[in-house]
Amino acid sequence: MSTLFSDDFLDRPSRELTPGAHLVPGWLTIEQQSWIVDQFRQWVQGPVPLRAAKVRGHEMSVRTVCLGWHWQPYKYTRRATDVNGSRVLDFPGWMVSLGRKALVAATGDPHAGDDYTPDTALVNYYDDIARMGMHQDKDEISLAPVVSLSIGDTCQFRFGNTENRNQPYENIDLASGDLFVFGGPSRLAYHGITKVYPGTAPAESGLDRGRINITMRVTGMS
Ligand code: MD6
Ligand code: FE
Repeated sequence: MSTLFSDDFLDRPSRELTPGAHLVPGWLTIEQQSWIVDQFRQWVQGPVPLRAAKVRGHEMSVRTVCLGWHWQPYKYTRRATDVNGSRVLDFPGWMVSLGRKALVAATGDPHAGDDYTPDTALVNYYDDIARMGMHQDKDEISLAPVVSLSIGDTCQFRFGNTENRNQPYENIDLASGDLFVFGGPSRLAYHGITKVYPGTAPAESGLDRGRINITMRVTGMS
């Protein structure tokens, strides 16, 4: 009993934080997590490497590689003109399916994924000291949901309001395998990563240090 229903599992039910913002703890199986970590190791081989984007002259502590479209502050391009000018890797078909399944799982609506075709993913890597300041994801023309997956070390995620970076906000932990969806009235909520808890990744995730976060989006571009 204590291993089948751990305290951790019982303490972290799926929930909707505000309308359209859904957390599904432990959505990805450990096998799926380690398979995605293998993909990540390939993505960072290029043609565009993992890089710290520069925001107003300052390098972010998080490093990112993109699929489908390249994000740079504050636009999407096919080529990574702020890195090495190469075209980013194609958005993988399996990730479109995964994104659709994620929306169904998060909302409980079997049709929630029917019209969802994400065309870009920002794949972030956090080392022990990386953080991400409070921001809105608003460089997309489309207001389709953002699907976020976490693998590796647990982090503290700050989920705020749509008005500004300040309170009200809620701090929640995102652990390896967790799914978070930002949609509907919460699509433009401010959010950030306040800290990573080093050494908390499950060994079988395939990531022995750091945290990977994948956010899929619909750019609305062609
Ligand atoms: C992260 N996530 O989890 C950063 N954005 O490392 C995001 O910035 C994010 O989790 C939009 C929607 C969901 C997210
Ligand atoms: Fe974001």
